[in-house]
Amino acid sequence: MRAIDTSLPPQRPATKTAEFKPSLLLKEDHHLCAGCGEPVAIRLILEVIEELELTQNNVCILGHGCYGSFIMLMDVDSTLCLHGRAPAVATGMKRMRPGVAIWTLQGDGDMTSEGLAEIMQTAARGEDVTCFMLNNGVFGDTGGQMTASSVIGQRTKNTIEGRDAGYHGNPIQLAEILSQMPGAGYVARGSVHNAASINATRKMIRKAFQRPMDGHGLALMEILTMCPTGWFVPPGEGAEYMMESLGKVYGLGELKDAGAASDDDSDD
Ligand SMILES: Cc1ncc(C[n+]2csc(CCOP(=O)(O)OP(=O)(O)O)c2C)c(N)n1
Ligand code: SF4
Ligand SMILES: [Mg+2]
Repeated sequence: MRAIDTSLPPQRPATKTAEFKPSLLLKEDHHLCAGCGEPVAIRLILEVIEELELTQNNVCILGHGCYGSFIMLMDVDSTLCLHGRAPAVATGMKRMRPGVAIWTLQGDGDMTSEGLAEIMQTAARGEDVTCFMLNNGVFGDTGGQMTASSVIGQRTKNTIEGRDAGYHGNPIQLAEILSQMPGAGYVARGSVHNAASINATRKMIRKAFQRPMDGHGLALMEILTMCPTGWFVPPGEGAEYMMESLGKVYGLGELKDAGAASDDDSDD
C-alpha cells in the first residue's frame, strides 16, 4: 500500500472542476459567497437546458437577487426586469415566441415578497413558462432581511430574535398554494444541500422545462439554497442549518405533475 504524505496540504486539487463545466457557463468561477447554494442550482439548470437540447431555444428572465450576477456568466439569451415582475415579462415573451422555452430565475424575496401578484396571476392564466424560485428565506443581496418565506423562529437581519408569527406573520408557502391552481401544471421543490438532493432536483428541473413545453401550463420549480452569509453561519454549516430551519417547513419533492400520465422519462 502506498503511504500518502499528510504532513503538507494537497499540492493539487482532488477534482479538476473545470473539466465538468457546463458549456452554457462562461467561466468556472463566480462572485457569490463561499457556501452559497445558488451557483449549484444555476449550474443544474444550465446542464438540463443542454441535455434537453434547448441551448439555442431558451430565454432567461432574471429578477433581482444575488443570482442576478449570473447574467454575465451564462451563455443564454437573458434579460433583467423590475423586481418580482419576471413572470409578467415571461408571459409576453412566451406569447410572442410560443416555441421557445421561457424561464425565470428569481429568489424568494423577488417572487414571494415583491412579485407575489405576478407569479399568482401568471399561474392563474396558465402560461406555459418555467419559473424558478431559489429559496434561501432571506433577501440575501441586500444583507439578509426577512422575506415572506422566512420560517418562524428564523433569525434574519431584521428579525434578530427570530421571526415571530404574531408580529411578523406566517411564511407564505407559495408552492403549496400554486399546486392548487389549475393553471400550474408542474410544481416541485428541490434542494442543493447534499448530493442525493442535487440529483433529485436535477430530475425535477427536467420536468419543469418539459411540462410547459408540452402545454401543461406554468411550472414552479422551487429550490432551497444555502445563504450562510445572510443566516450568519459559517459557510460549511449552511447545508445543515438550512435543513434544520427551512427544510423543516418546506418539504421536498413533487407537489403536482399534470403531465405525469404522458411521461416517457426513463431515468425517474
Ligand atoms: C422594487 C425594489 N425593491 C427593493 C430592491 C432591493 N433589492 C435588490 S435585490 C433584493 C433582494 C432579493 O432577494 P431574493 O430575491 O430572495 O434573492 P437573494 O439575494 O436572496 O438570492 C432587494 C430587496 C430593488 N432592487 N427593487
Ligand atoms: S448573500 Fe447569500 S445568497 Fe447572496 S451570494 Fe452570499 S450566500 Fe449567496
Ligand atoms: Mg432570497
